[in-house]
Amino acid sequence: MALDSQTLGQFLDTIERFVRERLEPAEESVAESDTVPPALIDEMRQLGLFGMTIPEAYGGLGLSMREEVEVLFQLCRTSPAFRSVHGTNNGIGSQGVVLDGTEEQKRKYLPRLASGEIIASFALTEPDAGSDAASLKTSARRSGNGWVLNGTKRFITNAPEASLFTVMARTNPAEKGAAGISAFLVEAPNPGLKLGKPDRKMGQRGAHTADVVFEDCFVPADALLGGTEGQGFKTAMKVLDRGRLHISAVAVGVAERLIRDMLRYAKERVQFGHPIGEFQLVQAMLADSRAEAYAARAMVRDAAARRDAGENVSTEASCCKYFSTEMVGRVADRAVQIHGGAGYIADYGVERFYRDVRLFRLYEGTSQIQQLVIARNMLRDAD
Ligand code: COS
Repeated sequence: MALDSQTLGQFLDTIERFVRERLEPAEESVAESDTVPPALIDEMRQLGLFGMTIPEAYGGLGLSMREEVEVLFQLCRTSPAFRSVHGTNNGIGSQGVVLDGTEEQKRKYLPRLASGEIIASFALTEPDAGSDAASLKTSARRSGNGWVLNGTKRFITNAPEASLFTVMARTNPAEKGAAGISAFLVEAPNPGLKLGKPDRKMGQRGAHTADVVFEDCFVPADALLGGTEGQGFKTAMKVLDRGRLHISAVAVGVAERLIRDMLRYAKERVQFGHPIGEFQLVQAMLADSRAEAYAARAMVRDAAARRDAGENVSTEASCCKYFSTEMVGRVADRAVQIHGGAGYIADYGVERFYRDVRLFRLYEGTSQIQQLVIARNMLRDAD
């Protein structure tokens, strides 16, 4: 759906208030406790945040990509851990079903994902298959009226909370590459599905990742996503094309928050008898941050509009992910620098963002994978 501009404007105002009044004051305690309070999660449900990208026919808001990125610019002016609570339901956890699920699978799962009743995770990465996703070893073999999965998935976002996993597994052991991979919708709990201990991460406390281990994990025949074998890798790539745009918008939102904070500090902090914002070397850092965040915002809007218009935006999504996530890394570094010694001290919160944003350059494809995708597509498309 495309919201009319008034409705979208009202929604954005509501999000702005929610971030300012509810999320920002909770940032420090969430980082300390490694938990997003259930009351805030309930408010996210009431705002419809779990179902932003899920079609209205299945209970979601059915935002277009262009609308989704506008919401994310606003919603992510705070700790990224908050986005993670509903991020997989809107992104990699649900989009396999939205894009390639059967009608029955959509009806079964999407309304519960949209309402936030259940959380979904995306299980592609393995101990030996990160950037080289097509080399994954988790197997699924036919057994009776279903499939049996074996293998280990690693760094799976929201695994400790999830009741539904989109799991990429090899159904054809003779085919070592992408063509041997299928996707399955695996419900938890399941006696054959075990979770590792939550990972101890550099940042983004409040967002959780863990290993997911399948040991003779039986799933019924209708757990095969789309009912088709051999399509799992392509589904994963399509989900990631969309996910990469989503993460790009998240990076823009966080960068704009950091720019607000560094600007505030530059105006308040007095040295040599003047606010440090009057010094040109500090101004250079402010200006570089503003220019780069603006460029990223414009790129993300353009790629989102192209996707809505039906274009294949694989290249553009990788361009956005590459530029925006590297950009927010530079902005966070400058935010620490402008804060000086205070930037290194936890009480000011800037060092927390510095650690939080480091993940953006890694997950949903490292910067190097984005470069590889961009260049490969360029070479393929050249005459
Ligand atoms: N959309 C649809 N199909 C796609 C696609 C896309 N964006 N990208 C690739 N495919 C298809 C290809 O067309 C190919 O199908 P055919 O053999 O029928 O032509 C198949 O998928 C295999 O593609 P390819 O040969 O390009 O696969 P590679 O093994 O070379 O891997 C990369 C490609 C490196 C791009 C991929 O493995 C990747 O994105 N790795 C990073 C994984 C990642 O982001 N992990 C993050 C964790 S998940 S949060």
